Amino acid sequence: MALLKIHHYPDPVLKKMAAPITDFDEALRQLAHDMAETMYAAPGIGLAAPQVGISKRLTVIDCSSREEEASLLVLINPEIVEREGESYEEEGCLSVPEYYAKVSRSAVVKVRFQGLGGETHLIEAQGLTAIACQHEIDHLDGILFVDHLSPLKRSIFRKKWKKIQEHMTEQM
Ligand code: K1U
Ligand code: ZN
Repeated sequence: MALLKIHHYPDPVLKKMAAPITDFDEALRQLAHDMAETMYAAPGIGLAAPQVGISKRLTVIDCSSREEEASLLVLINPEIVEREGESYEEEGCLSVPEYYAKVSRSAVVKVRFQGLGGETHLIEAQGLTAIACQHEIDHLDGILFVDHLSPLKRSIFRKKWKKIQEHMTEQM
């Protein structure tokens, strides 16, 4: 089992626009597999390649509950092609541990993406899956959920983040 290191804010890899994937090869399948294992171990409901230090347009998502069967989505070069409605729900981020905030998103999104064989898919996502798709595609564009906060909430976040980091270093 290969668990990957999750990079934390303010690592510059999290601010970069990730590059499209062109090679649908064994290395890509291995990376998707390792990212899924890292996401399940964290635990999280999503993980984007930049969070593991790889600036490529790949993300894994699984919003199934413990009682349900796992339902892993591997999204390569994903794009939101349609949006509908509004949602305002609390989010977390494995790259910003211990901090949570409500973010405005679309309630329903249609996402076009490629699979591991390079084939094109189109899905309609709603609820938590729609929020996770938007959060993860933001990661591919170098955007973190805290970038959606108002200037006041962001300055509160920066102060809280200093304390969270101090707390994390004390624990190490
Ligand atoms: O991309 C990430 O940082 C992962 C992030 C995804 C996400 C969470 C909430 C709303 C939108 C996107 C996480 O998975 S944070 C951890 C989390 O939400 C969770 C962990 C265990 C069980 C259930 C949820
Ligand atoms: Zn995140």
